[in-house]
Amino acid sequence: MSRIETPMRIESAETIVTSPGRNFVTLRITTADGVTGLGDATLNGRELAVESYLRDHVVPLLIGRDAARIEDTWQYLYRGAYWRRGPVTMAAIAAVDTALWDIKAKAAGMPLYQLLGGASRSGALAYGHASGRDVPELLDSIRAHLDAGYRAIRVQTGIPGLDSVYGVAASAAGDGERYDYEPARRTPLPVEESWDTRAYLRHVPSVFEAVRNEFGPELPLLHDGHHRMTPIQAARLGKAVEPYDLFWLEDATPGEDQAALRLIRQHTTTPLAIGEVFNSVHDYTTLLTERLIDYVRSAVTHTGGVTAMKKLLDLAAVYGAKSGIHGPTDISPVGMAAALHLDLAIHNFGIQEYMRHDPRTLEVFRTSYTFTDGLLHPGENPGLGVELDDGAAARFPYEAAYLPVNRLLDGTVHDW
Ligand code: CS2
Ligand code: MG
Repeated sequence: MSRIETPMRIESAETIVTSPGRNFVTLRITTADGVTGLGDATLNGRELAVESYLRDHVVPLLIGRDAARIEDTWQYLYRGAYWRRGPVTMAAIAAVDTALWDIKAKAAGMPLYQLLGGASRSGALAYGHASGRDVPELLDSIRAHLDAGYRAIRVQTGIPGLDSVYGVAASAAGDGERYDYEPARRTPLPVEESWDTRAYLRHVPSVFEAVRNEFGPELPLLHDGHHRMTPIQAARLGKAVEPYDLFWLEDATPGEDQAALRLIRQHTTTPLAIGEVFNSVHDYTTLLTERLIDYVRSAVTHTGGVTAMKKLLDLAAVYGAKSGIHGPTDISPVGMAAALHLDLAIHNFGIQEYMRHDPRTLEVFRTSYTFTDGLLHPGENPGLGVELDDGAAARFPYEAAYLPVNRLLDGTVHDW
């Protein structure tokens, strides 16, 4: 495409790698008339792969393109790469796409959600991450999250006999303290954790019985199986927790085996959520068309951006599934803001994950989204409503960090 002399011509694009509490990769695109847009390109544990994909292979292709041509740029980067899908490619495309939507909304002088159809609700119901090494600590953590304003809670606990378990914070959250759980560790090699699914299956139902006894039947409770069960084990757990009326059971099995969800669906009415490790609508086709899941867990950052997420969530709506956009702290405030604009606009909104970022992160990313009375709102600033402070970013240099590797008690590598 020849260089286009339009105000929206892309003049420059740069990647910013920073580590305020944890690693983030951000893309900033600037147009000829000085409008900037941000995109989140963070892939926990593999950040530099995405940064290189962008800097070495994508940024040179962007210079001179018309920033207003978002769909064409998406197709150009997706089909033009020849090698399709995958977390690195789709995170890179997501960063470009999100930055272009940021630019378009800024140029239009309105918050992004207005370009996505306007508000369908006053705010997006958020859920927080309560956890405890044991039930008393978990109950304290739930109380702390309720005090912090959450109206839906994810519940994760330690498992008797296992040293450390996914999702259990290092300490119980005090009065509204942030959930201090960062799975990626700055160690030369990934930390190794041990897992015993049978001990987990024996323990979890009693945890939800204790939580329901303490907090009653109304509080929406979520749980993340984090990919570790076989289909029949997931079916067993889904059935065992039916009396506790979960909002959802997440990642009950490794979701790429889409057909496995048929078996789980046959055994339990517990709602199912899957998709945070997916990066394309094609990862969902069986799950959605056969109505095997109730919530789509993808993040804007990992699934090709706002353009792709809107298409995915519109497909989900056809089959009765709702959004449950992934929102851990390894999704940057830029990715979180993009999610919130979609959350506000789409009809089939379900719930939004919201782990509050480390205060250092918010020194780098100046956000305008709010969390009030359990609801998130992207704010009314033009664009995404997030700006990146380069001076602050420079204060937090990148440090390699790896997600844990999980092994069964006999040493066999297992899903983490
Ligand atoms: C988790 C994630 O939030 C969740 O549902 O599955 O926190 C996941 O462990 C991290 O995103 C991995 O980087
Ligand atoms: Mg999860």
